[in-house]
Amino acid sequence: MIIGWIGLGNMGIPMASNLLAAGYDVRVWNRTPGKAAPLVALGAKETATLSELVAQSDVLFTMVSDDDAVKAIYSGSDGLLSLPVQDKLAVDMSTISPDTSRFIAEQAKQAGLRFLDAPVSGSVGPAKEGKLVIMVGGELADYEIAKPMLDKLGKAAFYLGPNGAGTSAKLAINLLLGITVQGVSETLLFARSLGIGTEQMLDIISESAVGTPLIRGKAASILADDYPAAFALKHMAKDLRLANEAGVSTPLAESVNATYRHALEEGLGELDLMALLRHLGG
Ligand code: NA7
Repeated sequence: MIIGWIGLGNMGIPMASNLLAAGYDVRVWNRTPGKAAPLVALGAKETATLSELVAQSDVLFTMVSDDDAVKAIYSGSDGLLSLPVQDKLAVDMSTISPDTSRFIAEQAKQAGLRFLDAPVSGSVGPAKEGKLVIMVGGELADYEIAKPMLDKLGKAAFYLGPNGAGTSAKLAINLLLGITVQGVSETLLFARSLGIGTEQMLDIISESAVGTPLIRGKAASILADDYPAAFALKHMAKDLRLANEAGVSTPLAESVNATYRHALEEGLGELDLMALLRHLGG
């Protein structure tokens, strides 16, 4: 089983590393060359073109930014679906809209390519540790083929039903993430206005029932006002936009969607999503 990995961003690199560490034969390709060095050092083979990668691989993983990137990779004029992909399996782990997942799945079917949507919950830390949570939509038989590989990437994989089910679950869990980060930010600012210091308030949250690994994990960043991207704010803003576009009435989603959009307009998109605190006045 040869794996072809497409997309060497913040998430793609540690994830592909885990497949290499598990002993898989991995080929890699990225739109912008020059990002494969850490994987090549671990034994990956970099291909010069997408078509070489496809020709050499049985299972193709895609981990790219957004709907446009996934459409370009699959349906672009020289994309995956223009190449001989019959009987291969593609696993798209990007976070995109359920509609786009279903559209690509349908096009893939016509090209004879099996397709799973399998986005993840968890950022760079869990990606490095192989502790992502993976939500999968598509044919059960295809999920069973992918499962041993998914087990090297995550601590849990959930099979949820037909194509689009994985991306739907991902939008739901990230809605909670977006709300939580805004909630923590407002709580800290509220406490500060009443004279309670941020470090003390973080300790109180941490010891309380609402203390979570997420909040504990962001504490050092918050105290240093330094936000290197574990999960870039631009991606959180995208996910909340997609959740909003799902057309389900969720008042908080509308509100947080607007906040993240304004943070993006302020130029905070490349920072970690916790930089929302800075946007809100922290
Ligand atoms: P990054 O670090 O922003 O990396 C994005 C990757 O997507 C990177 O490899 C990009 O290639 C690739 N990309 C973006 N647009 C395109 C197009 N049009 N064609 C081909 N490849 C493209 O994102 P993360 O790794 O943090 O996140 C990946 C996903 O997980 C995302 O959906 C998150 O919401 C969750 P480049 O190097 O720019 O050429």
